[in-house]
Amino acid sequence: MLEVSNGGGSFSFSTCDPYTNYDSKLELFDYIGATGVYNDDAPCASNPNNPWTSTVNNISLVPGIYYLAVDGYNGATGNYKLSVVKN
Ligand SMILES: [Ca+2]
Repeated sequence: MLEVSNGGGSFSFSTCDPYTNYDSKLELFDYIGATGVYNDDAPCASNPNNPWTSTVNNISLVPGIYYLAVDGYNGATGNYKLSVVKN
């Protein structure tokens, strides 16, 4: 769960860390349901051995409660490290 307060802001989410060892996907939900913020694969420099990690950058969010799902493509599972950054 992610609570956005203080007027909202711009956020970035990523599983691009060398600890992430599977085909992750990211999806953001709010109290209504899917927000349309979604990423499956976003290859990144810090984890060159896994081009299937997930990143969404600079998502503007109004204050509220969100749910960030770290899932796996086609049911894939594994270890992940998630970063949440307020830009
Ligand atoms: Ca993926």
